[in-house]
Amino acid sequence: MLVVMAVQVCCRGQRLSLLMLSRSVSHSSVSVREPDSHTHSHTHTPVPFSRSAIGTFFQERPLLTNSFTQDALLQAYLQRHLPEQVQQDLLLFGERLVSEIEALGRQCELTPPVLQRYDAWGRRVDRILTCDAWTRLKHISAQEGLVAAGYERTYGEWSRVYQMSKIYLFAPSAGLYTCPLAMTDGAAKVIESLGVPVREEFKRLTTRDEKRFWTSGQWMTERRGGSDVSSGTETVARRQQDGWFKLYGFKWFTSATDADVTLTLARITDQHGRSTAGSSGLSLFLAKVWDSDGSCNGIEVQRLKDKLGTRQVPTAELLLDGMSAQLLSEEGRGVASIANMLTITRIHNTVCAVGTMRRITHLCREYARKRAAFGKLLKDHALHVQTLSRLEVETRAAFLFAMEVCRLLGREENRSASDRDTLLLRLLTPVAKLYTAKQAVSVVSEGLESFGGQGYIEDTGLPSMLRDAQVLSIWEGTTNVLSLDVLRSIAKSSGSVLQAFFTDVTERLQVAEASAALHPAVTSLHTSLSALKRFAQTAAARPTGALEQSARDLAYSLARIYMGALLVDHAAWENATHTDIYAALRWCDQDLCPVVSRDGAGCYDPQTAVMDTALVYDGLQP
Ligand code: UCC
Repeated sequence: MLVVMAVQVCCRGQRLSLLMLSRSVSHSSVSVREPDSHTHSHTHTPVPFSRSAIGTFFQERPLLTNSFTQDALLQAYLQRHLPEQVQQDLLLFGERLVSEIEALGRQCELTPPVLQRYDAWGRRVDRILTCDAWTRLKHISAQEGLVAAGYERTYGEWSRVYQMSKIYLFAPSAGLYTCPLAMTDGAAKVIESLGVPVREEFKRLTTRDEKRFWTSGQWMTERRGGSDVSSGTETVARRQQDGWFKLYGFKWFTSATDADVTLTLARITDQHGRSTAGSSGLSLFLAKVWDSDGSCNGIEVQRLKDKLGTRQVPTAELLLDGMSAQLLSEEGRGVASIANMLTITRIHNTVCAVGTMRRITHLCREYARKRAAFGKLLKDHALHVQTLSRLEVETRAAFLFAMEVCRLLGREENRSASDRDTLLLRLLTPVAKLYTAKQAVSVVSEGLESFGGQGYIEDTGLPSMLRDAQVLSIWEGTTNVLSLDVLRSIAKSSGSVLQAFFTDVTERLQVAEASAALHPAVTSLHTSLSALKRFAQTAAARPTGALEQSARDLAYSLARIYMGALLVDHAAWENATHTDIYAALRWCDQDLCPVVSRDGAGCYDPQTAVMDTALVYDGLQP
């Protein structure tokens, strides 16, 4: 029996008619029950599914309004740390997002790039055609200084926070234009830090002039390895008489391939065509992607990738067949040199992950004000609001983490970083990237669920958020590769990065100890920090295999403790609100130190690795 109930709800002074359809026992005939028990005569009963019976059902869509004015934590954070004019800029930017950028981003999703391989006369052209909105987003990015602000350094050590606050607002509206911006920023950083004489490229990557603005690619991934760059890179570089190089190789994933220039790795060959294997054989090159006549610079575009998400971004397989390139790094220092780019793109990834979380939480809470079920609005269902509140806690913790990493980067670039800041930046960059990426997938997924079936409907624009979130934990280093990078940073600094972490968290907790309301959170953080210290003391004596097994849980523990410390730090600020305190308490409810819990459960014992394999290949030969 199909039961149709019309529910009248009052929302913002508007009467909204909602039809709730529920299917129960199957009968051969379908009857319609009116919302009240009033019985109509047979002649007045509407015919099921006739126009009059269906009516004009629609659901109120969650409206996007200025994301800056909607964001209490962003405003408070900026108020605490930056001058008033930054808020004015973000206020205007928030307006532009709603009035202009959001529609452009959507157009990019709906009009993905295509590869034109030949022109009408049969000439091979390999043009990547992007939509007008993509070009417009490039211009807007320049005008708004989305890369430039990081290099103008108007706000000293807070310049990166300013720049990344804009990226954070931009990301969920921008149709993944954040991808080329991240790589452009990374390329500018590499050029700046190497101090190489490519001033024209640097100026173009960091300009606000839309006509001069260039974007950069970052071509690292080859057929034999995405993560294992050192042994997977086959591309060779042949020195030319003029000091430039010709590159030959196959790049398996190149993102935003419509870029103007790119950074890429290759092995320089000697006169016999031999090159050095491994990391020490790799050098870093800068190349223009397109020649001045619009043709490719010794590149064949094999195909565009067909991806789960990021469909707005042209991602290509490229054959480098004599691409002219300029050596950027010292010979054999390619990986170490491109690491600067990875730091920047990983920070962008973090900021974009948080931006995505923030967008979905805003849409969810907006929808909960409008959508009624079981006789009341979603916002009046305690269980629903509890779910949204948990998403909010995740988003707040991630926001503070992202901004702290940006602050550390800004201090380093402003030459005001202490040794501790530098160590923390090295340790926390991979931690923040890996943790926030996972959070983004989980928060967006839960957020979609709060729209019910509508969250699964393509033209609401919601599903693309989940698709696009999924890449955040893959590109720029998967969760496990980044967990190993955390171990690398500990080993390379002989544990100093951990010492910096312990000192920093302890100092933040000392400040927060003054607040009685924060007491449970601070106690929990102290306990977890002490447990982590004990784990770290014994870690060096453990076999390498056990350390590797613990790497992901260690990274998660660092993330959760640090985010907790930032939440209590923010909640202890004189202008903090009771919701700031509540968020800190809720965050510290969870297991803040899973590496210790899992160690206690024997998860890193040698026998456990054997059992893990047995479980994965249950009944099969591994
Ligand atoms: O390109 C991609 C997609 C582009 C899209 C960008 C969008 C961005 C966000 C948008 C937001 C919406 S995806 C491809 C990205 N590929 C990766 O992320 C590679 C993942 N693999 C790694 O990270 C590996 O750990 C490697 C390649 C870095 C490891 O290589 P090796 O050769 O095994 O590493 P080594 O030998 O340990 O390190 C070589 C040198 C060492 O320096 P020296 O020689 O001075 O001792 C290391 O200390 O590199 C240094 N190094 C680092 N330095 C290695 N990693 C780092 C680091 N993270 N920071 C500083």
